[in-house]
Amino acid sequence: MKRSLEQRLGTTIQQADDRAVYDALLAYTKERLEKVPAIKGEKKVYYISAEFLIGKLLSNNLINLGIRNEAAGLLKQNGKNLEEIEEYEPEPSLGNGGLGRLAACFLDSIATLGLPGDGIGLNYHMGLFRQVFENRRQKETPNPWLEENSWLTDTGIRFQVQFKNFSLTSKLYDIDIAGYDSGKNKLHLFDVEGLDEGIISEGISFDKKDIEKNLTLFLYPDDSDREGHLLRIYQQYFMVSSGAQLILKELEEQGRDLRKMYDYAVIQINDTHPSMIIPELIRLLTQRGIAFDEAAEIVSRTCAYTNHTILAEALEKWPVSYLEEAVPYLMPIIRRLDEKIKELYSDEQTAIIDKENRVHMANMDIHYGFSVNGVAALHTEILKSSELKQFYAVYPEKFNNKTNGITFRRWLMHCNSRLSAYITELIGEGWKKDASKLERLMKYTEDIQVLEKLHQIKAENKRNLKRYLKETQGLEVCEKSIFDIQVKRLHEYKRQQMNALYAIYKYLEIKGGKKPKRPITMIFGAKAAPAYTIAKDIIHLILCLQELIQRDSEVNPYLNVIMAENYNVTLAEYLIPACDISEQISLASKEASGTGNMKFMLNGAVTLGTEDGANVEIHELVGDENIYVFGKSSKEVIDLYESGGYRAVDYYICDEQIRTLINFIISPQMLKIGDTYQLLRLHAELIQKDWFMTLLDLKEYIAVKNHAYEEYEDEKAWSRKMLVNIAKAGYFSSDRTIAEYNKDIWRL
Ligand code: 26Q
Repeated sequence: MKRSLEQRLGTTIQQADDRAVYDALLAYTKERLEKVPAIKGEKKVYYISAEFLIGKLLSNNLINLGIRNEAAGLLKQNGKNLEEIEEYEPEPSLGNGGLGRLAACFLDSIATLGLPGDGIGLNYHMGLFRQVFENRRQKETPNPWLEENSWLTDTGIRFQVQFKNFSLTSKLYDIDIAGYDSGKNKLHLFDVEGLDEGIISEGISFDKKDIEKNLTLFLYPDDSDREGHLLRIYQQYFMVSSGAQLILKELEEQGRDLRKMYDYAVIQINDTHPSMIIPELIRLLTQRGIAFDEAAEIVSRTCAYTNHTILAEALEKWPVSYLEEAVPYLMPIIRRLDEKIKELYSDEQTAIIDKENRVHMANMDIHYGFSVNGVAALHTEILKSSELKQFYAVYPEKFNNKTNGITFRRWLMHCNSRLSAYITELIGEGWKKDASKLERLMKYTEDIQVLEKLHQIKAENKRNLKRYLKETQGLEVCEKSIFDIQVKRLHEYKRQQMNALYAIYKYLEIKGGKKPKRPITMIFGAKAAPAYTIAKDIIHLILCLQELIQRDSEVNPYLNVIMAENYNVTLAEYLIPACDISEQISLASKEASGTGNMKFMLNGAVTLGTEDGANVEIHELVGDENIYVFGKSSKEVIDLYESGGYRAVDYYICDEQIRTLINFIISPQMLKIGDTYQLLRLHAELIQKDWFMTLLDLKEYIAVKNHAYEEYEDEKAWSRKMLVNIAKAGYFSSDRTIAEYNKDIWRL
């Protein structure tokens, strides 16, 4: 390695600057990846997704190639530090949040298990916007990640994608995905020829109509922006048409009978964003002489659909007029598919095209796919019993659950090398390939030395985070404090506003003379969709609280509230290992699974959460002693929505404490710092609408969190909770999830 790096550098590692060392390591690692044998087999899975939130790849690749320690050691001997070298790698933020990160974890696990499986997606030139705070508000700025040297390789493969009045050339770039101690697969990312970065004007705005110049310019932020919807459809079609052409090309090159496509290929559709691959494949098969009905049957036996949400507003329903405009060649096929369904089922709710002339993408997936899965046990049950009830009645055999998982290579071995090494010291290397072996840690629950060591590791990770926050964002945190962290996309259903109301509660308590035994650090990190007004108001509220509290010398020794800027994968890798309390407080029934909850648990944080998504399974695994659970159940919440029985204003009027906390948002001291209009708007929203029922669970949340803080003071008991959480996290390895996908759906 040394010789190869120094050859590239043209000088010694010691004398080269960090930037040059990064470039040399990138080139070296890419070359090593090339030599890894491709995973081969009769049948391959294509995981198609509009998002792959892969994060930085250097360390992950070094780990999977088995050369991380060698690289770190070599750098150290020569006065360099791997962590500092990694700072030069731009993060590819090719995803909004959980769904995109899940796709990245899955690619890692598919390759690690030695299964043939490639990703198909888009090569956005700008990842999810970079968030900067200005005047206590979020501002969005472009987030480019492509540099002269990157992980991409141009394959030279080109396809044509036909739109209404023009066609675009699609260029295929590949990223090698090496499994841990295994062979490799590919992530295929399509890009458009003729893209023009020059059309970006202020911030992240650009001409949304100039499709030929903008198609892969930006990852589309999960947003309600109307004029962007058409562009979104163009992006989706570009991705699925390129992907379908690639799949057929591979099958044809192998001399496969396309009439038996399902014997050689399975396509996993990640939410409805790639759903148009179904009509597109039918179109391409009929072009090759296969009759329509047979083509539809072949495709149905090849495609499987994963649902990631039950929020009605997040289910894609595209107006027929949009599809006519963007993808006119698909509309006749979609109509025929819809007619076939209407002949079979009269139920309006299972139609593909509804009475208002909108195409329900999920409905098309369910009718014309062979599998439908939810992403956590509770989520799948809710799909079957309420959200997709009509479908479950006709296709019970299609429904199955696949509880999400995370790759332990990134979310433990890479981000928490201290804990990782200590686990290995205690139970050996076996857990790295078989995560269920972490259970072996359970024999140490009464071992004082082990418990103390866990506490020490957490303390070191806190210092590491402290240093990182200080250096990169100028934020100060006290390493002796309890670290209470909520990081995830900003959404009302995730209820960051409830956590902010707790901060107000604590602030007022300290002002009233009741000081906590130990200082508290509440950390938030979240991006809001650019057009999501209330989400932005909540960010504003938190930033105002941060300032108020930090300026108040009566309070700041005991309480610190910080909103870290630009939460992304890299920041997560620092925050998660340092966390004591993991906030997973969504309104029950709304968070399909969550995967942050798993990452925190694996790193020894204790969950404070509702019985929602995968929290339910975490609770079952760790038991009442090792989690803090509160709030109304999903059933109670679903009933409340049905009866219309929740009225925030009643809580506001009847409960003095709640009224005090809410009114604080528009108190004179807050209005002095913040924007009157925004704070008033949020205040009104919480009293008059509060669609996600913040006030419903607020009192219980306060009580349970206080209790958790108290229990934190028993160091030994807390370390035991940490240990149990780590030991029981094995279930949430994405290796387990992928093994289940393979056994029940893919059959590779
Ligand atoms: C839709 C239409 C137009 C533009 C954007 C979108 C869009 C983009 C992204 C809709 C949804 C998303 C992302 C959804 C998502 O991240 N869902 C999360 O998926 C995780 C993995 O399964 C779950 O753990 C989370 O509970 C779920 O919220």
